[in-house]
Amino acid sequence: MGFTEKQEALVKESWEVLKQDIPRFSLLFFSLILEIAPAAKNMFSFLRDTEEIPQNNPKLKAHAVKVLKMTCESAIQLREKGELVVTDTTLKYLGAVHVKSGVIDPHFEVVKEALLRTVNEAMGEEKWSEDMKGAWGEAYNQLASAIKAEMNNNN
Ligand code: HEM
Ligand code: ISQ
Repeated sequence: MGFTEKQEALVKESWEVLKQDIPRFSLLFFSLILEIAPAAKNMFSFLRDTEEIPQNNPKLKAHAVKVLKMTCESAIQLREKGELVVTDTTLKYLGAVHVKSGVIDPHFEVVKEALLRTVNEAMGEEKWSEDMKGAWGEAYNQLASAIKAEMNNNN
């Protein structure tokens, strides 16, 4: 499915808002993942030995931002090139990290739901829309497919 200029604009617009408060939205994103799938906690090395989610963990923040940013970049590529181009090394690396952490395909739906709820929260009901949801969802799906394919190949 093609990605339109409008879809790209919707993703970029919300990324600009997310960027304004990285500590808040990275924590929210992560908290939502654990709210939907509490068992996921043990997969994250930076949480394994903690009782609760650390409020100011640099690793958590950096990873969460990377996920959001990569999704935003997918949207840009999908519009510009009509397909996703993730460098081989990045894909190989991400595939390996996720396999090693015990991530399996159904987890991708959990992260998708948490991502969409994070963007919804950042934008507020006024700016959030079905089109925005669709644009983020599509960009995420394409990125997730690439990572899943890599995970299933090299395992
Ligand atoms: C690590 C991105 C999906 C769980 C990472 C890292 C990135 C990333 C950039 C950090 C790698 C590093 O620098 O070490 C993504 C993207 C995803 C995705 C773009 C989807 C499009 C998922 C899913 C799960 C998951 C579905 C399962 C809940 C993890 C775990 C780590 C990780 C457990 C290792 C964290 C640690 O212990 O350091 N991911 N991820 N990811 N991701 Fe994902
Ligand atoms: C790693 N992979 C997917 C989602 C994430 C969210 C927060 C922190 C790290 C992550």
